[in-house]
Amino acid sequence: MMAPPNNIVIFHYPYSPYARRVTWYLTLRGLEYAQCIQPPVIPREDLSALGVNYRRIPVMSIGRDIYCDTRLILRKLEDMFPSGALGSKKDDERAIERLLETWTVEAPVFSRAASLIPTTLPAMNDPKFTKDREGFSGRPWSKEVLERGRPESIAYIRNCFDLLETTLLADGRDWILKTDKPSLADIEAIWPFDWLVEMKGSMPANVISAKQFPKVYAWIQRFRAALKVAKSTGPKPVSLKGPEAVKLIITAEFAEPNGTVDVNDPLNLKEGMEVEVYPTDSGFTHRDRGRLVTLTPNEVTVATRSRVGDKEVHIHAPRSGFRITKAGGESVAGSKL
Ligand SMILES: N[C@@H](CCC(=O)N[C@@H](CS)C(=O)NCC(=O)O)C(=O)O
Repeated sequence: MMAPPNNIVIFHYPYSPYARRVTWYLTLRGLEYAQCIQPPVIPREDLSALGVNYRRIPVMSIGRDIYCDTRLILRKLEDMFPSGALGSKKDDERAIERLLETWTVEAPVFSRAASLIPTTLPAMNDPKFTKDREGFSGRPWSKEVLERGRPESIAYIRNCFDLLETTLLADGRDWILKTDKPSLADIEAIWPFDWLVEMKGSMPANVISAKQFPKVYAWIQRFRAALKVAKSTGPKPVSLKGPEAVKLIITAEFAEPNGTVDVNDPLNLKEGMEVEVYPTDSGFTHRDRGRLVTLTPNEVTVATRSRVGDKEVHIHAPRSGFRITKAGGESVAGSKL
């Protein structure tokens, strides 16, 4: 069995808007990778086999290091494969990238976008799917609840389109940082809006369409065209079946040496402590437990063992939007503070 290209495996399903942040990034860079397609609802046996409890998609592995959350995944790809990186080197432009990431990933932008899923969509009429998303979000996910919130969500999303139309794209530039090609800033900004535009019936045309927001719509079309070119000229992802991906991962080397545990970290956790790591915004009942190996301002890493093969694997998560608690200690699942 051949190692995955660049040792990268992306666990995802193609219509996950979060996963697209990563697959688009890889495609636009022409960076070769392998993918392991997952079911859209849990359980996800392949990730369980690796010892991963985190339930969200996408997840990336590089060797025996497993990365959760697109914010960390994109950062790692930028750092570990610097030649041809899509991020800017200029501080003010990097600020724009980060603020756009915070805006789309952490602000209510995506949850508002998700609440515009048309209730006529087949998935919305599949109790298995709606129950799964209820467990994921910790909130009711029914047609009635979605319909009730729709007008407010449309108003919210209209403001987002307006912000892009009248500020970042106002001067008629092709790409957010005036680059020749789409850059990381475009990826950080575009994904929830592209997803909504693609999803027929998500937004009423008399409120949000190419008529009211011509620059945003043209930008989305340009982005899709650029992606199409990159897809047709670049390498195709190698598709791995679950057991094959698991075997390759647990027999690989670690991609990164152990980091350090910051002695001044406000959480006051010590290297080697048994901890739990989990997101606080959604999917918070799925926690990864392990020995603390890295704790920096931007990242936490725990060592745990794969369920198949009993090999040590390292699970990494960003600090932002994640909680780390001493295993067995007190924890407040799902609360934002
Ligand atoms: N902050 C996370 C959010 C990931 C996320 O919410 N992913 C969705 C799919 S688009 C998900 O996993 N939904 C529930 C599930 O599939 O279990 C990230 O940036 O990766």
